[in-house]
Amino acid sequence: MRRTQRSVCRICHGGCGALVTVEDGRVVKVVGDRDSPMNQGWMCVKGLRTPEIANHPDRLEWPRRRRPGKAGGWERVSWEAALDEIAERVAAIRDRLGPEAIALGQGTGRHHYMHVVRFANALGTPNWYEPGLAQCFIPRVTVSNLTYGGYVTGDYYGDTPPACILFWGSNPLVSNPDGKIGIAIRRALDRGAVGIAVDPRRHETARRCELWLGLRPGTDAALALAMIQVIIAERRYDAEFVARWTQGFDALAAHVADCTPAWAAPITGVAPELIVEAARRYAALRPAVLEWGVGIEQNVNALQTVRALACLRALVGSIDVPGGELLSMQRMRAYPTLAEQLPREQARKRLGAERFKLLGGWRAYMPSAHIPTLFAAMRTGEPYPVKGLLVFGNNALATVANARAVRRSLECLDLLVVSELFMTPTAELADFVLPAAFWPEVEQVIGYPLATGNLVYHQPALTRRGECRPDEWIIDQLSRRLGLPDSERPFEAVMAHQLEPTGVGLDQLRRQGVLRLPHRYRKYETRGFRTPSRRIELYSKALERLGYDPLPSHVEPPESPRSRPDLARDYPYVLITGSRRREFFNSEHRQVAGLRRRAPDPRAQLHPEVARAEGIADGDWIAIATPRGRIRMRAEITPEINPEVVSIDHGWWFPEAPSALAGAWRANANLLTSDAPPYDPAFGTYQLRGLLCRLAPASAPAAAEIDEPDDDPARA
Ligand SMILES: Nc1nc2c(c(=O)[nH]1)N[C@H]1C(S)=C(S)[C@@H](COP(=O)(O)OP(=O)(O)OC[C@H]3O[C@@H](n4cnc5c(=O)[nH]c(N)nc54)[C@H](O)[C@@H]3O)O[C@H]1N2
Ligand SMILES: Nc1nc2c(c(=O)[nH]1)N[C@H]1C(S)=C(S)[C@@H](COP(=O)(O)OP(=O)(O)OC[C@H]3O[C@@H](n4cnc5c(=O)[nH]c(N)nc54)[C@H](O)[C@@H]3O)O[C@H]1N2
Ligand code: SF4
Ligand SMILES: [Mo]
Repeated sequence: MRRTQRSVCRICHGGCGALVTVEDGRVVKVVGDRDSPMNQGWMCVKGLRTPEIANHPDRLEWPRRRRPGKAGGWERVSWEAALDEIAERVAAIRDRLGPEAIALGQGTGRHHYMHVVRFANALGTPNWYEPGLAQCFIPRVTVSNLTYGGYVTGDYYGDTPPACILFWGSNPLVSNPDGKIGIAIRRALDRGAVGIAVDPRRHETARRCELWLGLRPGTDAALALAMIQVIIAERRYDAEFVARWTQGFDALAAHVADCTPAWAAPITGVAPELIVEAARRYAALRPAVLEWGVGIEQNVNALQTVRALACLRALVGSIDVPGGELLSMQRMRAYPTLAEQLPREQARKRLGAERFKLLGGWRAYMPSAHIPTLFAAMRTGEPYPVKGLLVFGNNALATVANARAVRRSLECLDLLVVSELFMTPTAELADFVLPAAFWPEVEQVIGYPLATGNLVYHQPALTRRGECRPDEWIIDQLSRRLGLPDSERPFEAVMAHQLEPTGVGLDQLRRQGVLRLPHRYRKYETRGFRTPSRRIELYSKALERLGYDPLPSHVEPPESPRSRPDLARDYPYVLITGSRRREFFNSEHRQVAGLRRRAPDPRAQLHPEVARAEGIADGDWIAIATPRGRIRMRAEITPEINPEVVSIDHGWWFPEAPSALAGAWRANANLLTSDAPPYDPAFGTYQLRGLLCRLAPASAPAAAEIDEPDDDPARA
């Protein structure tokens, strides 16, 4: 039997309407849905390869348990046996050491994200993590909430396109980030929106822009302050909007008075005339959208960098107007995370919360544990022991800073459970590996764009693979065995609860597939912004009360040519990691032949001047080293990059190696990063971009070679 049904792709943060064809219980074809306003028929290379991923021979199909004793390896067990034993061992750790000794881990933006948070709250542990959060999106969300009383995101779906899009550390034509699909942004550029890109690389999106500001990594706050200075000094801001709807303008104006383009130029490496031109055009072309990406967050000045941009965007007044920046609506009810079930004394034990108040404290948007503090507790038992970890789709060995420390931490646990689609380096360290369902096998409801929820999609479970089960099911099964609160509630009731305010029930949404809700513009005109002053808070009293600067400033990155000239003698280039490429989602898809063919090797981008100085030719294997480690990648020489900068892929491991773990060290960007302080003072962010590195020619790695992390990181 063959049938085609409407759904929504969730390989990335998602949002592409999809038509899924299933034949005899297998997904055989996935194409873009022309009727979806998100993607209008388009799909990326990954989405189109959904059948290859769903039917991949390496998919995990049944639960497995590590064999006791030295022989190692796995044995197949039934779901009953696996769930019973996991629940028993979780309960034993909880009873011995308290629920906080069990941590939960998960990956970026998956369907089951909030269900993991719910599980943590019900279990009574404050310690859950995700490798994004402090390093991804939480600074943008938190700062938007503090400054605007809600998230703000570009309007690409109405009749009016933006006149200007300022891409800042963001490459959406490749990354389709946070539930925004790049094709909508590309269409806005096609319709005449003027693009300005601020990025060390002139990436795919920047090549569609009229201006490119190729700044030095980690100097964004200085550049933003200079643009604010120009816009204020030249009176190019929207005076009426600023007077009526912002608070603290005079303080901001005084604060940036000395932050002239001449001041910012030597810091950022961007010519003063270019700063002035970018500021003038951004202020003149309205409505304007700021498209900010993770490039502004993976540094230890994340809070103030994001704040500087939040202030900049307020000055041009394109807030909640057609073609401007939409203020969130969120038509669905918030996920029932059972936050009220977490006792206060447990919340207080959240690792890192006391120090990083906007990551884990009571003002945090989605309180989570600080990863370096949590992983150190696994290794050292300080400030208290963490002995169990249940992971739902996170490849920590590839995506958390300092992969060596991650491995040591996981090896200290009494119980590691990993729910996964494929065997990964992280899963290979586990006591239990559970086979998770892939998106065409999962039912859920979800609102897009994530910040506004104007489109509510139904994603039906259309197929099954082996014994794979949705993570929500796994969590509910464990919850029941542990006797946790609300664990008898069927998952359908959770979806129905979320849908209730839309007036459309689950059964109706199942029939119609998608629900469109019109956006209401200029919502603030009736009751103001949802901040204490009812205005946009350029001067943030809330931050001041928490002990953080109420006005944004630039802080030089701690490992840079300016702050560490001593180190820069040996490590002369600025390293950025993790610029996205189309073929892979973070650490995924290296085993998917149709994608790997297009991108067979890990890539290090560098400027022709660097190549000349180092004697490197395009396509050569090179070693990239920081004071912490050394990895190998293939050089891609391109003039479209700041000549001080080397940009490397993240997330690499080699499924074709003798074991997943053996393939985890050759090109792992997180052997080069550090989880040590300094951190961002509010979020505890560690630095993944803007470190120092050096380069050397290297031999090509053999396919079957077993790599181990280099014990002498300085050797390169
Ligand atoms: N050096 C460096 N490190 C980085 C970054 C960087 O730029 N540079 N970026 C950081 C950022 S922004 C993020 S968000 C993180 C992402 O980090 P992760 O979320 O850990 O990365 P992924 O590889 O996307 O996902 C991890 C695993 O989830 C599995 N998976 C996919 N879908 C499902 C599912 O439905 N259920 C289950 N159980 N498993 C599933 C995949 O097979 C994969 O192995 O990485 C961070 N790490
Ligand atoms: N195909 C694909 N799509 C993805 C992902 C993926 O792995 N693959 N990952 C998903 C995830 S988890 C995320 S968070 C999003 C990220 O989506 P984006 O934010 O759009 O993407 P990135 O490519 O990670 O980073 C954007 C840019 O930051 C630049 N950059 C690095 N350091 C700095 C700096 O100091 N300042 C400035 N201004 N720019 C800097 C890089 O050159 C890069 O071009 O993408 C999501 N979508
Ligand atoms: S952009 Fe994301 S949602 Fe769209 S097809 Fe690609 S992976 Fe799927
Ligand atoms: Mo992310």
